[in-house]
Amino acid sequence: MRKVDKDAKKITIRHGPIRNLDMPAMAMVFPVKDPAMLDQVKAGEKVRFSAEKLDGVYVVTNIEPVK
Ligand SMILES: [Cu+2]
Repeated sequence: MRKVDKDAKKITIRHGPIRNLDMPAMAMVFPVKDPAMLDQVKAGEKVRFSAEKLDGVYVVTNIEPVK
């Protein structure tokens, strides 16, 4: 996970293929469903996350650091 932008409520994540979203590996910017999620992770950490397509936009619905 590359970057946390609390003002824009977005995070930049480099992810592997995500089968349920039909998405190949890439680095991309996701909005988050709840801005409080951004307090749980820091740039540079490895994270595990879930994303859904909501109103045509991929949104991170859950995120946690991987220890
Ligand atoms: Cu992607």
